[in-house]
Order: sequence, then C-alpha cells, then structure tokens
Amino acid sequence: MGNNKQRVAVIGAGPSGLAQLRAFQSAASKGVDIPDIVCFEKQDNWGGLWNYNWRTGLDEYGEPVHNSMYRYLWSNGPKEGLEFADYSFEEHFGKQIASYPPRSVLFDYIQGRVEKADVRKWIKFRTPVRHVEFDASSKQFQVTTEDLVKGESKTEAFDHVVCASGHFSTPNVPTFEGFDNFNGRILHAHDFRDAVEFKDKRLLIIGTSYSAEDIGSQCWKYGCKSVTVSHRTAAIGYDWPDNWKEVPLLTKVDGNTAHYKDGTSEEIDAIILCTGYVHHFPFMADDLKLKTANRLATANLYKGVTWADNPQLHYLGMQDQWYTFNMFDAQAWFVRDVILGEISTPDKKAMLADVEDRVAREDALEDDYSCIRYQGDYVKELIELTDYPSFNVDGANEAFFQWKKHKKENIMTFRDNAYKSAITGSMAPVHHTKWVDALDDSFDSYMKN
Ligand code: FAD
Ligand code: NA7
Repeated sequence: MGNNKQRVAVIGAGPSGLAQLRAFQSAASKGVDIPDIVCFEKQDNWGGLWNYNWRTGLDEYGEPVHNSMYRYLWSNGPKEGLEFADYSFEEHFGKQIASYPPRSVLFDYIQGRVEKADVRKWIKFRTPVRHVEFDASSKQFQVTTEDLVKGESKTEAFDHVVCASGHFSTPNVPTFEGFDNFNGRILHAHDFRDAVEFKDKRLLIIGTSYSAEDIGSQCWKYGCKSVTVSHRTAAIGYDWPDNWKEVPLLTKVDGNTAHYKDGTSEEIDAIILCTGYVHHFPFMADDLKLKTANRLATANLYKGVTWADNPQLHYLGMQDQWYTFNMFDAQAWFVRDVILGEISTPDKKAMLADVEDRVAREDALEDDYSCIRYQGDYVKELIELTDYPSFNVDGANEAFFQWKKHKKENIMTFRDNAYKSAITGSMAPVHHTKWVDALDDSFDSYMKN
C-alpha cells in the first residue's frame, strides 16, 4: 500500500490529532509501510480540550491557554454518540458506564485508546507550530515550530500537513456599552472554570447555544442566585427553573443595571459571554488558512477535510459538532488513505463542487434532527471508503434524538437518562446519583457502582 517514508506533520494532539495517529498506527499494525509521522502539540499532554487546565489567559510560556473546559463539565451529549468504533467504553472500563460522563472520565477513555496504540512517541509536546507554508518548487511544506522548553525554533520539510488544532479555543468576544464601568466580573466562556465562584450571584449570560445553556445550568446547580439568558436571535425556550429567565439582547449596562432591547432592566452581579469561538490559524500562511463559519459544511474542504487548493493539506474536526470522536476517526482514516495514495482526490473543480454540494444540502436542512442525520450520513460516507470499523450510525443518531427529547422534557434532568451503545449494543446503566445532586463529580466518585 502506498508511497512511503514521506513525512507527515500533525498539528495538535487533541481527539482529532490523536485519531490521525491511531489511524496510521492501525495501518502499520496490518503491515502497511507508513510515512514518518510527527505530531506537534503546544501543551504538555494530549487530549486537547479534554486536557483540563485551571489556567486562563496566558500560560507559563506566554502562550494562549487552549483549554475552554470547566471544572464540573459533564458530557453535553450522550457518550453513545461519540464512542470509538475500534475501542468501546466497555473495552476501556471493563464494564458499561452511564451515558453522560464528566470530563475526567472521557479524558481517561480518550487516553486509553492511544496508550494501547503506543503512539505517544510520535508527539513532540510543548512544541507549538509557528508557521506553515508551501514551497511549490519542492512540493513540500516548510513547518516552523518552537520547542518552548529549550526555547529553540526549527524549520523542517513535510510532504503532508494535517491541521487538528481545534476551533473552540479562540473566543468570539463582542462588547457592549457600559462594560468598562460594570461593577462585577465580565468573562467569556473560554475563561470560565469554577461555578462555585458565582454562588449567590445574579448572573447574566449572553448567547443561547451549548455554552450558555450548560454554564448557566452548572452555576444554577452550584447555587447562583439567578440566571438571565440574553439572546440576539431567539430564546432557547426550555422549561427553565423559577430563578431562570430569558430576555432579548443586552443594549447596555449602567453600573450594575443591565438594560435589554425590550426596554426592561435588572440588577446583575456578573456577566458571562457565551458568544462562541472563531476558527483561528495564525500559524498558517494566508493561502493555506481555513476561513469558515462554525457550520456542518466547512468552506474549501473536500469531503470536509482536504484543502481544495492543495490536497497535501488536511484539516480535521473543523465542523460544528453533533458527532465528535468517531467523526474525527472517520476523517482521520480517510485522510490517512489519501496520504497513502489509497484514495485519490479529484481535480480542484470537482473538489469545490463537492464543497458546494455539502453547503447546499446543509442550507436546506430544517431542524436539529435533520442536522444530526446529515452529520451521521457524513460519518457513514467516510467510513465506507476506509477500513474504519463500520458501526451502527443510525443507532448513534437515535441516541442523539433521545437526548434532544430528554432535554425538552427537562433540561435539568436529561443527564439522568441512559442509552444503548451503537458499538456493542448494550444498554448503559442509570447513574448512581442524579446530575443535580452529584456535586462531587471526580473520576472515583463517578465510577463507583
Ligand atoms: P481540541 O480538543 O481543541 O485539540 C486541539 C489541540 O491542538 C490542543 O491540544 C491544542 O493545544 C493543540 N494546538 C492548537 N494550536 C496548536 C499549535 N499552533 N501548535 C501545536 N498544537 C496546537 N465534545 C463532545 O463530544 N462532548 C462534549 O461534552 C463536549 N463538550 C465540550 C465543551 C466545551 C466547553 C467545548 C469548548 C467543546 C466541547 N466538545 C465536546 C467539543 C470538542 O470540540 C471535541 O470534543 C474535541 O475536543 C475536539 O477535538 P480537536 O482535537 O479537534 O480539538
Ligand atoms: P456556538 O454554538 O457557536 O454559539 C454561539 C452563541 O453566541 C450563539 O447563541 C450566538 O447567537 C451567540 N452570539 C455570537 N455573537 C454574539 C453577539 N455579538 N451578541 C449576542 N450573541 C452572540 O458556541 P458555544 O460556545 O455555545 O458552543 C461551542 C462548543 O462548545 C459546542 O460544540 C459545545 O460542544 C461546547 P446567534 O444564534 O448567532 O444569534
């Protein structure tokens, strides 16, 4: 199979980058002669966003802190939607576990697969990629990295680059009139860590998506006084607890008074901007930089991964995400086979036509259920092209549909439900403690039977 001793650079050792390493290792274990793989990771450990860190702002090397996760984060969707097809939860934990694990449990699961695959040796930690450009004459990329510990920079040639640096780390931070004089804390979701900080506080949240609903719920769980969610487009619309309300967009703050578009106002103590993230690739040369909205069909990526202007470059995990880990796998196995020459890419015109078709099909989707099916179909499309273990994607879709239904029924109890694995077919147990009562969500406490 394929051309060998080419060099492949993978940027980032989060779930997407690790999927790429596992994809190559899986081929190697079947006797395929694989290229030299070097994965550059700016943090000191793998796991990407799941590698939790208390730090905010800049880290000890002056690098922007990548982590956007918070202390008491539990999976915001059912684990049955993200399970690896080649490494089930039962294989990792030796038993089925409940459906909405806290982040430490998911980190352990992500780590288990790549420890088993023995791919840590391919990763250079504490080594951010500073610049990537393509040299048309050698047909190779020049990749400049910095070893933060040694303080040394280096430029090396690679035949292929796989960018897996994530897109939920650089915050989108609007401002509002009066913020400079607000008498309380203002932060973006990216810098939110410990809900206990907001105990007894009247909290204003701006934005209506996952971060808004989950950070609000968490602060509610850990005893904030009230939650107001302010929307630009539409209210979220769940049946919220009594001390939770939804209002139109904030127009200004005046001291501690927040004013909304409908003319109402109230006193608040803290503001959390849950206004999303931007795709940010400062290290990519302009002609290689992905510019896309956070959506299911990304701009300029053939099959959602391969850079239409240059198929030696790939981006993983750049879509908005219903599916996560197993979709990154489907992408990584496809990219591996393109790099190995097992799958050929068509000319640029055909690649762009593929992108256009994906965009048009996404634009025609009417509700969240059709979006889930669309992304499930994308996962199916990719896994049919490679030897990634085929799995019951319709079963995973079903777990997502149940999740949507359970959220609608009660947004504060949806995590108490259990679903069937699309990989092993077994049912998850109901967790020993209801989410709202599980204030200790440490690994050990969660794993108790
Ligand atoms: P990331 O996890 O972001 O990893 C990217 C890696 O690239 C990082 O390790 C980073 O340090 C590294 N990197 C970045 N720039 C450079 C550089 N220049 N050089 C070298 N290395 C670099 N998904 C779920 O399935 N379930 C959930 O419950 C869930 N909750 C979430 C909660 C929050 C708050 C957020 C923000 C996301 C959540 N997600 C969840 C989605 C999340 O995007 C995926 O689970 C997953 O982490 C994406 O993996 P990734 O590898 O693409 O990106
Ligand atoms: P999302 O899903 O990208 O949502 C961003 C939200 O922010 C969305 O509700 C936007 O409202 C809102 N937004 C963006 N800009 C503004 C301004 N200027 N004013 C008011 N509201 C604004 O980001 P999340 O952080 O919630 O989720 C990202 C990932 O983290 C997700 O995959 C989860 O797994 C965890 P809009 O509807 O556009 O009006």
